[in-house]
Amino acid sequence: MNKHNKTLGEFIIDNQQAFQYSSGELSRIINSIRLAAKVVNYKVNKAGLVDIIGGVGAQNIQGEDQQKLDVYANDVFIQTLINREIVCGIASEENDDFITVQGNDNSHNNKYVLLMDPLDGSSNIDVNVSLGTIFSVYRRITPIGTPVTLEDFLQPGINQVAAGYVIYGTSTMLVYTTGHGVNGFTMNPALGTFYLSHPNMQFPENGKIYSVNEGNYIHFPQGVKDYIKYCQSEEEDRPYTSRYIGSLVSDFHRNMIKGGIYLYPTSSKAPKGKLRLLYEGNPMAFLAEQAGGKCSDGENRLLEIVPTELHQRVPFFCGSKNMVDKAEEFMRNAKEK
Ligand code: P6P
Repeated sequence: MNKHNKTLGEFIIDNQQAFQYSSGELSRIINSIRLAAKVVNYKVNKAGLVDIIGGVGAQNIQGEDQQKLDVYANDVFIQTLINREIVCGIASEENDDFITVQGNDNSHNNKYVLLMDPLDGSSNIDVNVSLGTIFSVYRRITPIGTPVTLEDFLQPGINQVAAGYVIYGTSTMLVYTTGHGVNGFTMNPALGTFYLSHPNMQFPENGKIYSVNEGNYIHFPQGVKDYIKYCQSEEEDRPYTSRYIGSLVSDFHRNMIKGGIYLYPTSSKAPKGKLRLLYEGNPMAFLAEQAGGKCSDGENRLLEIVPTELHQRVPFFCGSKNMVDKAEEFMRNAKEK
């Protein structure tokens, strides 16, 4: 860490004008994500320890009843946002319906809605593998001053004003975009401060890593099977490397740094795919495009899909543009046969 690395706070102030953070609400949202991420990170990093300590006494290390970590993370992000009165509504993978957020004076004057997966990949906690928080921010489309409606959440991904993720890995990072490139900030655990460590992140031109759960191979569409065989063939710059962590944020983050594609296609077990369009697909798609990559459902640009349901699932092909282009080519060819 050289002494010139900006902190996240300094970065936001320096870019306040450039990013059209008109009223500063958007920067306050990013700051709230930062604060909640620190709280969740503290708990995630002690998950194993807490289990051990929780097993010998009625209470865990924080003196509170053991909670499922994803429910805990959900509560932390929701409370942090509500307490700061910066959004008019929140939707979460952990909540069936969206949450209407009113000001202390019962107003509905805030203009942003936030959608999130508070702890994606939480099944990895038991095996000490990294996981993440994913968030997506839109400007509301119904009149300010009225209660937020489902319509404010069911916007196509191209309307996002900000998106990002926190990765709780070997280090904790906040990676986000407001439509002016992707920047990554690494937390110094000794200080709890996030420093700009990965400015202007870009997918390498030609990726050579593919991430897919090959255990589902027999259930995949023919085009995906053909693409996987292409990745594995001894030709040109192939075979590619197969890497699958089982944590979308971790696989995406590695692919953005090293180059690669992540696939979660439809299958007989997941006829519409597994990933949720609104708070997994679209934020990652916004980041991917801002980092020079590409994201589709195998055919259509993900950011242009008009949502119909809050928790709808979508097939997901995302990463280095050359790899997504090739995967889509195999999907088209298989369809034409
Ligand atoms: P599978 C985690 O549950 C998640 O949503 C993503 O983070 C991850 O990439 C995927 O599902 C793993 O799913 O079916 O391969 O275990």
